[in-house]
Amino acid sequence: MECGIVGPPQSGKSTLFSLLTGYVSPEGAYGRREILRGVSKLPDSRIEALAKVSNSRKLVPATVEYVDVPGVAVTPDKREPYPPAYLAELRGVAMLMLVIRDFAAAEIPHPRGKVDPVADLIDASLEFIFNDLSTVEKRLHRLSKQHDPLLKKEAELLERCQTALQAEKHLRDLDFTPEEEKLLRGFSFLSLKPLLIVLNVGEEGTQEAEAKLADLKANAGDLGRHVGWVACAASIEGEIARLDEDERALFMDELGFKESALERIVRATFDLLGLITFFTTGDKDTTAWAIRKDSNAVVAAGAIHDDIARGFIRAEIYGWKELVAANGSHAKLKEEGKLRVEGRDYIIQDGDVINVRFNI
Ligand SMILES: Nc1nc2c(ncn2[C@@H]2O[C@H](COP(=O)(O)OP(=O)(O)OP(=O)(O)O)[C@@H](O)[C@H]2O)c(=O)[nH]1
Ligand SMILES: [Mg+2]
Repeated sequence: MECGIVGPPQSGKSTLFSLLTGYVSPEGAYGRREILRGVSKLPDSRIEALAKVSNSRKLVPATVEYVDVPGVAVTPDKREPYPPAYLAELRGVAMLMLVIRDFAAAEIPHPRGKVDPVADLIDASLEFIFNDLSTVEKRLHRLSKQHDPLLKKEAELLERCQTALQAEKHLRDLDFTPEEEKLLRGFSFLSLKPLLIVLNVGEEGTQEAEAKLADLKANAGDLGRHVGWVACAASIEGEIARLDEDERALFMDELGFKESALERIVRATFDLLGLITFFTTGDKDTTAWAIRKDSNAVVAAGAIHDDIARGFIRAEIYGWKELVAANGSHAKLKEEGKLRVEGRDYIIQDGDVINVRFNI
C-alpha cells in the first residue's frame, strides 16, 4: 500500500521522503520536479527480540511505500491546477501525507509570501474537496443523460457526496455501506483517503512542536475522521538520521523528540492505513508482515505466499512475548499451553507469531 506525499511547494516533502526511504537525490537533481517512489521500513524492536531467540540469519521489517509528488501552489490568489500526472499519482495511493511548512528560513520562498501553516492546511484540504467535487459533478452530468435504473443508486450516492463536498465536508467523514464503498472505489476520491498531517516546524520549533500542532488542530477546521498528526523538523532530523546511534540519541534528546521522525511518521502511516504486524520466525529469518486489522489466518497466510493461503490447513499461533520468554522453544510453549492451534477464521492480533501448516 502506498502513501502519497503532498503539500505546498518547498514545505519539506522531498527532505522527508529522503529521511523515510533513504533516497539520495543524484548530484544536480535538486529542484527537478519529478515523482519519486521509495520504500520505508517500519522500525520494530520485536523483530530483534524474536530473531535473537530463533537465531535468525536475516531480519526483515514490514514496509510501506511512499510517493513524493512535487508541490503545487494553491492559495486563494494563485491556484495552479494539479498537473494530471500528479493528480493520477495522488488518486492511486491508499492514503495522503500532507506536509505543511512551519520553518522560517527567509532564503526559501513561500508561495504565500509568509509562513502560515493554518492557511496552508485549509487551502490544501479544500483543494482535495474541490477536486472531488469536480469529479462528482462530471459524473452526475453524464448520469443525468442516461436512464438506466441501475445507475440510479450511483446518482443518489454521488448527490449525497456532492452535498457534503459543497458544505466543505471531507468524504472520509461520511458513513457508507460496503456496497456504496465499492461503488465509490473507482473514483479514488482524495478527501476519502486517510490523511496524515506532518507539520515541519524546523530546528527552531522543536521545543514547541506539540503546542504548534495543537494550535494547527484547533484552527484547521473540521477535517473529519481518519486524520493523524505528527510534528517534525525535516532537515535536522534527516541529518541526525545519518549519524551513529550514540550521537543520534544525544541530538534527539536535545530536539525533545523521544522517537525518530522515521518511527513517528511510519508508525502513524501504518495506523492510518489500519495495518497491524504479525511475525514469522525461524533460523532462516524473522519477518514482520503488515496486514489489515481484522484479517483472518488465511489472509495472513496469503501475505506470506498465495500457495500457503491456498493449501491452508491450520496455524500455530503464539504471542511474540511468549516466544521470547520461552527462549524460542516451541516445546516449552506447548508444555505451558501457550501454543494455540487456530483455523481459517482466527483473527490475527498485532504481535502474533504464526506458523502455518499447509498442503499443496
Ligand atoms: N530551515 C529548514 N529548511 C528546511 C526544512 N525542511 C526543508 N527545508 C528546506 O526547504 C527547501 C525545500 O525542501 P524540499 O524538501 O525540497 O521541499 P519540497 O516540499 O519537496 O518542495 P517541492 O518538491 O518543490 O514542492 C530545501 O532547501 C530544504 O533544505 C527544515 O526543517 N528547516
Ligand atoms: Mg520535492
